[in-house]
Amino acid sequence: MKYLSFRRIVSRILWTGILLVPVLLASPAMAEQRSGNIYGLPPCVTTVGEQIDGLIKIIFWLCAVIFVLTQSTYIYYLIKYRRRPGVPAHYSHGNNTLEVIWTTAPTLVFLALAIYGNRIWENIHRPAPENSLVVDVSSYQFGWDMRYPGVSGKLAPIDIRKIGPENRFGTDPENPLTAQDVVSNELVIPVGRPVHLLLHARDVIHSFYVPEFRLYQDCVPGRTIGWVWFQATRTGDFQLACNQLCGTGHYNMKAPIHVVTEEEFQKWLVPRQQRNAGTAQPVAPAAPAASAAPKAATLTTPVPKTTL
Ligand SMILES: [Cu+2]
Repeated sequence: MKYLSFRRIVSRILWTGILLVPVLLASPAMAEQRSGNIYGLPPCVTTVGEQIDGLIKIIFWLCAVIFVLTQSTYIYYLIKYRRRPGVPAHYSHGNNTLEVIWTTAPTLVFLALAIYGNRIWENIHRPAPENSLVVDVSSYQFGWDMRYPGVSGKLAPIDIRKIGPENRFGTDPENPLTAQDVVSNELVIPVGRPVHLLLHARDVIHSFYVPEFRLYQDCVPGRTIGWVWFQATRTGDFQLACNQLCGTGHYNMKAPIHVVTEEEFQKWLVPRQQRNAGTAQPVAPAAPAASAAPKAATLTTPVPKTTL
C-alpha cells in the first residue's frame, strides 16, 4: 500500500477543483436563455418577488457558510489523520454531546426557515387589496386571452361551465357588461397598483409563469384560480410563458406583458372601454406600438444588478 504525502493530497484536491471548473461554468450558461442572467436570478419587479428573493438569499448564504465550514473541517481531518507508517489507527465510539449539538442545530435552523417561509407564503396569499385591477386570464392551446373591466369598472360575471372555444371567458352574451369587457391578447398593467388575476384554462392545465414577477401558478380547467395578485415595482416589457407541458405548441405559448405607468395604462384602456361602450371612435385592437413580443425581458427603468 502506497502512503500519500501531504503534497500529493493537496495536488489531488487542486486538480479535482480545476477539472470541475468547466462543469460549474457550463451549467448556469445553459439556464441563460431563460433568465438572461447567468450567475444570479432574473431581475425582480414585484413586491412579493422581493420577499421571495430575500428568503432565497438567506438560504443561499446559510448553505454557503455551512458548506465551507463543514468541507474545510472535513478536509483538515482527512489530511491530519491520513494513513501514515508507524501511526496506529484511532478507534472512536462517538461523542454524545456532539451528536446532540449537530442534530439540534439543523433542526432549529430548518424550523426557523419553515416558520419564516410560511409567513411569506401567507403574506403573498392574503386577499387582493380593494383597489386592485382585476384581469381575467384565459389560457388555451396555445395562447392567452386577457379581459379587463369595461366602463362600469366591473367584469361581466362568468360561469366556468360556459367556457369553450366560442365563449372564451364563459360570460353571458345577454348580460350588457359582456359587450363592455375589454379583451386583449397581451397583458398591459400599471406599475405601483395591485393586479388581481383570475386564472382560467379552456382545455388542459396551463401555467401562468413570469420569472421576473416570481410568479408561477397553474391554470386548471373548470376552476377559477383567484388568489394570485401582485404589484409591479418597475415599468418594462416581459414575457408570459406557459410553464406546464400542454401539447405540441407548448413551446410557443406566450404573450407579451407591458408594465407601464398609470397614465400610459389609462391611455391604453380608456379608448377601448369607450369603444366597447359605443361612446368613442374605434381604436386599433392591437395594443401599444411597442407591442412586438420581446425576446427577453427588457426594463425601461434601471435595475440594480441582482446578486446572490
Ligand atoms: Cu400551456
